[in-house]
Amino acid sequence: MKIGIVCYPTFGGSGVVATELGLELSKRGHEIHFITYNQPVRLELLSNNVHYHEVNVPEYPLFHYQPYELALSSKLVDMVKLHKIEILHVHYAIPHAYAAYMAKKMLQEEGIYVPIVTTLHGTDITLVGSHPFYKPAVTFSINKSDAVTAVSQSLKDDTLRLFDIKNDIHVVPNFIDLDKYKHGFTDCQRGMMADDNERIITHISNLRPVKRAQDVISVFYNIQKEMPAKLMLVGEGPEREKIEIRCQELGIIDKVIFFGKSNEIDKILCFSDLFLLPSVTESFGLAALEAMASGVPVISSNTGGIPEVNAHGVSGFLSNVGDIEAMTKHALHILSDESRLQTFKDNARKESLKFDLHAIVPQYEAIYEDTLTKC
Ligand code: GMT
Repeated sequence: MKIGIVCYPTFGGSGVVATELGLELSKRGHEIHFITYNQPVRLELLSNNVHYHEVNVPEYPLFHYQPYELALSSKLVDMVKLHKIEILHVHYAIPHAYAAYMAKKMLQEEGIYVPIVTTLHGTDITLVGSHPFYKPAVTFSINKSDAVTAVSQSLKDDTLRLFDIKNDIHVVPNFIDLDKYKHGFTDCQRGMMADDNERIITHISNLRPVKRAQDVISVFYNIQKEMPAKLMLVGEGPEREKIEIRCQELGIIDKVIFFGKSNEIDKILCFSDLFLLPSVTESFGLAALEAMASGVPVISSNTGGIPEVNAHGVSGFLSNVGDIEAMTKHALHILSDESRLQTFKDNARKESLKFDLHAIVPQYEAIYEDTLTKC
């Protein structure tokens, strides 16, 4: 199939999933066209089967807001015609599903039919999409998609609760390329980050308020009072400065390493002992799955789709949002005993096998085929 993939090209989970999906589909013989405003961060190699088409939005002084949707839908029309793209798969509803629908209507005028698959990722539904400013357009574009998928059962339930949706929503969980995490957990250059007797705690996110990175600091503060420990904070975002100030106030700044945006997540996870994800909401928690695939147990909140990924008492523990005490207790339980820590590490890795890309990507292929047959 010739498949157009529209996504955010950033470090955010939806862009990562879209990119990994496109790369795997290309390995399975499909021709993939990424259409977005920058080359996706995890898209390192272009090939015969993997193409990237940049959406440019020319600046015009009249516009207070530059019309990205318009530029995207025009680019989609051009690319579908030029490369004979058969199906468009858009990741994150806003504004991608809307722009794709416009492209589809424009192409129909020329007798070209291209169906749209929309994947809902999380904040496009739970935070941004359900805002009254966007809700009618988001509802419309989901209902106009030829197929809709959600990355967890929880996100599907949220979508049906928050929007008046007329079509089926298929749950296709996020996935992981386990081969990428098959390092022997031995050569991790751990010594560069911490002393042998220190535990390494890691948090990776876009440091937006929804991630509750302040809770990460509180839990880490409690842990390091009980045992030698370091915190790896990976990612950039609006909370970063406040977090640095708080670390200084608490006197733990020398125990916290700020990585900023990183393309070396697998290396950082390789030497981590515990992953913290205390988010207010999380449709899935791809970062937690990446940690588990690296054999890192997860201490998380119990909201949204996280319980579908992190198995309580097996790959880590779940607690109510903001329950610092419980998160600390669980973290210390895992970290305080070497053999228990090893059991949780092994379990985390085993649990991640459920999300092997070889099992999940064919589900998307089946949806494409079914959608093309119906159209
Ligand atoms: O908010 C983010 O972390 C980014 C966002 C995105 O769409 O890029 O992440 C959402 O999609 C990921 C991939 O499907 C999920 O793993 C995240 O749980 C989800 N984030 C939230 O729901 C807050």
